[in-house]
Amino acid sequence: MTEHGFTVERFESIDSTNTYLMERSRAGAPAGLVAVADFQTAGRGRLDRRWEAPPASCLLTSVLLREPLPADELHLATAAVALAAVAAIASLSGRGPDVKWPNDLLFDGSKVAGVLAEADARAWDGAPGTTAIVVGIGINLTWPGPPDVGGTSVEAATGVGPGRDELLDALLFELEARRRLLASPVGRAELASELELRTVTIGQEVRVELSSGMIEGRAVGINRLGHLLVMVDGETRPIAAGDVVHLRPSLAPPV
Ligand code: BT5
Repeated sequence: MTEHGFTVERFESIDSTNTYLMERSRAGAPAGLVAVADFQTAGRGRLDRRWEAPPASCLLTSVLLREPLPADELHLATAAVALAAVAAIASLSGRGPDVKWPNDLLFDGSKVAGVLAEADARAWDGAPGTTAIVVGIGINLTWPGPPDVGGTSVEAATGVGPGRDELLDALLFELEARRRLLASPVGRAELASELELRTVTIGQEVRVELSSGMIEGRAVGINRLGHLLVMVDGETRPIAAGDVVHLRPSLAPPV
């Protein structure tokens, strides 16, 4: 089925919609292919973590993008999907979640959705050409996530439980506009600004786990590449990728 310029394939059960689209990408599938499933037997988070959801409790979907994104701006593909989800949830429930940089959506600090973006290394030729990126999102509709995680659902947080098809339709509608922004530096800067407005991480004391080690500081903004700016020992450091823990909100400066 084609919806808002996307072609949607539906599955009752699949290992992972991200894994499926990575395979399709390598076989040359065109941009705009979307997979959506009622259930995943091996739903994935980042860093080999799991995404869990009982059948029909979550919107589980992935989209294949092929965009001319420089390597240090690949994260904006995550932002495009996260922000589209925020707008879609707000349009259906009257309340949009916050973004926790880089990939979580939160209602009142509880995780309602997570985004997993994977660039297809085999389709990446090192040149500033088009990169294949699969961006998946899981949005809890009626189930708050595993017991030990402290998550929430759209229904619990807003009192409105949108249907999966309805939410997917709204998500793809919102994504179409943001996908176009990914194609130009000006458009990407616009996305980065929207990300900055929506990111609840800003103003918080954070611990960032980087591949090279750990830093702690205050998140002060997001630059036009979508990187988190963290103030460490009086110096602002742009962070392109990492796991972020919110430690505590920083105190407002004295007036
Ligand atoms: C994410 O990873 O949050 C990205 C999740 C992406 C899932 C989608 S579903 C469609 C597509 N196909 C896939 O296979 N994946 C994508 P991360 O930041 O690493 O968070 C994972 C952690 O979130 C887990 O270790 C749990 O602590 C927690 N978690 C797992 N399931 C959850 C749920 N349903 N609700 C809230 N938290 C959950």
